[in-house]
Amino acid sequence: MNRSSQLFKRACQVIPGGVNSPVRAFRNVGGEPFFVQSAQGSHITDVDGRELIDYVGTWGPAILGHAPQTVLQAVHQAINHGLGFGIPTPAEVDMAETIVSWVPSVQKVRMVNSGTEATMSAIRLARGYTHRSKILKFEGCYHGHVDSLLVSAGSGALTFGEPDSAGVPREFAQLTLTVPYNDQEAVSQVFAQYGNDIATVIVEPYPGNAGFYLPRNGFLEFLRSITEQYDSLLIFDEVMTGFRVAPGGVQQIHGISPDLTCMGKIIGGGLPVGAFGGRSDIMDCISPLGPVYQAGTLSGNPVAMEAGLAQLHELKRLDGYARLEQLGALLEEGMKQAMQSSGHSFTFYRSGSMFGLFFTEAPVYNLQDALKADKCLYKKYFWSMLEQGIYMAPSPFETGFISLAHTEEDIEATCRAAEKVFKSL
Ligand code: HOZ
Repeated sequence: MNRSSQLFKRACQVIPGGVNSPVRAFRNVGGEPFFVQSAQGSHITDVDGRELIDYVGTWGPAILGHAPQTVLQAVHQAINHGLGFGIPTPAEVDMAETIVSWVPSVQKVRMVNSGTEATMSAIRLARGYTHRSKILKFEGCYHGHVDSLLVSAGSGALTFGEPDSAGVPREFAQLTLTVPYNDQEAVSQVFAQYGNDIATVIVEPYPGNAGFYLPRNGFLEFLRSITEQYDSLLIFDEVMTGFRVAPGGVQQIHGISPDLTCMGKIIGGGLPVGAFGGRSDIMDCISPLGPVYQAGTLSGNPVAMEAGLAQLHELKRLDGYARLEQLGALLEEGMKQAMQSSGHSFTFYRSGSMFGLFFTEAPVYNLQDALKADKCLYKKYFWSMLEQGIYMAPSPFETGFISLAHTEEDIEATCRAAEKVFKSL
């Protein structure tokens, strides 16, 4: 038995399912997870000494690659001053100013500790601001494990075929309306029926938790206009796409100003951080200025702030987004060529350094389309790629991430491996 298996056996005795987050259990590809010893740049090494080219990237945060010197140095420097104080520090102001200057619609921002906390707080704020109770979300969009958002959710919730988690009271779920992503007609109908009760529409502007796919032309713009028409708020959950597809996220690419934005992952530089921000008049409804309560002992933790700031500054210094686009285009081209030469034309989507591969030839516009992709083929693909030293997401319902530490050689090796795998399918 190798060390990963031994550890997993021990873990299963004392941790539910042996993991601290369900997707890590590899249930959707079968088999057992490997345990990581260390990670550097674009590679991770497992406890059995196997080195892999990594396209999970800590599920998004590792945009510079693993353990970048500049972030490690910032962390080392920060810890010399202490680990956290529960009282304001200068780094929080620097972080807030940085976010406000990068994300076009954000005028004020509050730091939290995870993406889940960000969406939970943004929903409460939207309800408090509008004095309405219903929210509208999209099937297959995942916004963390917030009660009211675990309805038709993606990611781990999809993997287990339990879109509605046990423990979420039906009464809560009834306040959450769901419609298919990219379906303007369905959104219009829901607004026609419930419009004056809808506090907010929350959306992953580029969904990344049922695989990765994109909005139809005009869909996000339509969400902006219908929410304005009904005085509902529009929340962009840019926990994955923020600071990733462009410095200012999807909203910058499309020139749309959501009322609130949820953020996380990259801004923590690898440490646990989330944030939500938006229009000042809405954000000022939060305690201590307003009646919407929100708090956190570790929020704005100085070590996490310095790690995140170092990562953001380095991205800017390196002109990271141009390079990520280059690498992304190389991967896309290589994967498409690999499909062609093996006689397949699976569906591949990409924006910058985020990508998704669906084992179907049909386009994917929503959850139902994504579910039509062949899960057995994904499973074979995952394990065959792993055998060749490439770590793709251990579920078809996740997104692939490229980092600045990936090299042309990494990408070429990946496409060569994919070609072999596609031929074997
Ligand atoms: N919810 C994350 C994927 N969309 C997975 C987080 C994790 O397992 O670390």
